[in-house]
Amino acid sequence: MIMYYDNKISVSVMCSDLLNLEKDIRTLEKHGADMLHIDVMDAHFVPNLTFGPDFIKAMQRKTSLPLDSHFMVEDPELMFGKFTLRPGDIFTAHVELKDQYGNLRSYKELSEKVRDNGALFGLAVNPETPIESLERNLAYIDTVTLMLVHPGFAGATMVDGIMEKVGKARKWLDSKDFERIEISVDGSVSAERAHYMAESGASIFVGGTAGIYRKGMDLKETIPAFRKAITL
Ligand code: S6P
Ligand code: MG
Repeated sequence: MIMYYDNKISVSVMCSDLLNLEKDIRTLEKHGADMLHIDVMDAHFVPNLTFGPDFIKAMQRKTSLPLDSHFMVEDPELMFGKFTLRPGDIFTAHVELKDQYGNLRSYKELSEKVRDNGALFGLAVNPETPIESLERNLAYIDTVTLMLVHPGFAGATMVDGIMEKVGKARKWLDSKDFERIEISVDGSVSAERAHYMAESGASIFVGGTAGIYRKGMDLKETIPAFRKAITL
C-alpha cells in the first residue's frame, strides 16, 4: 500500500490523570507522543461536559506538543479566537452540524480562519454518518476524524464493523483527488486495531484507555508498543 503520511499518536487528555496532568504531559513527551487530543464537549452535541478554551490555553503554557482539539459542540465558532492556535495544531469540528436551511453546513469561513493561523482544520464523522457527507467541505479540510465509538465518553465500545470505514474513506478521498487529507481515528483504538487501520490508510491515532492509558500498564510501556503497532 502507499504510505501517505507519517503516522502519529495523539493522546487523549480526557484519559489522563487530570489532577496530576503536568506529570502526565512530561511522561507523554518523554515517551514520544506526537500530539495531545483534547475533547471539548458542550453537553448538547454530546451528553457530557469536559474541557473548554481556558483549559487549552493552560495546556499550551505547559507543552509545545501540537494540540489536536476535537470540538463536540453545537457552535464551534464560539470556540474560535478564545485561545491562540499554533502552527501544527488541529481544530476539528463535526460534519453533522446543519445550517439555517437544514443542510449540512459549510465550514469555508471557519476553516480559512483556522488555516490563517498555520493550523489545520478537520471534520469529525460520527459512526452512523456516511463519509460522503464531507463532500461540500472537502476543499476546506486537512484531516478527517472517523469516530469508531458514539462520541461523548472515554472507554466506549467500538461500533461493530466500523474499522472498514477507514479503507473506504481513504479510497473515496483519493478518488476525489483529496489524497492530501489525513485520516484520524478516534475511540477504542487499541494498538492492534491501530495497526490494522494504519494499513487501511489512517495516519493519526487517538490513544485513550484502549491504547495508551491501559489498566495496570505504564505509559513507558504502552506508548512504545503503540508506536511499534503503527510503524509499518
Ligand atoms: C470520545 C472522544 C475520544 C475519547 C477517546 C478515548 O467521545 O472523542 O477522543 O477521548 O475515545 O479513548 P478510548 O480508548 O478510551 O475510547
Ligand atoms: Mg475525541
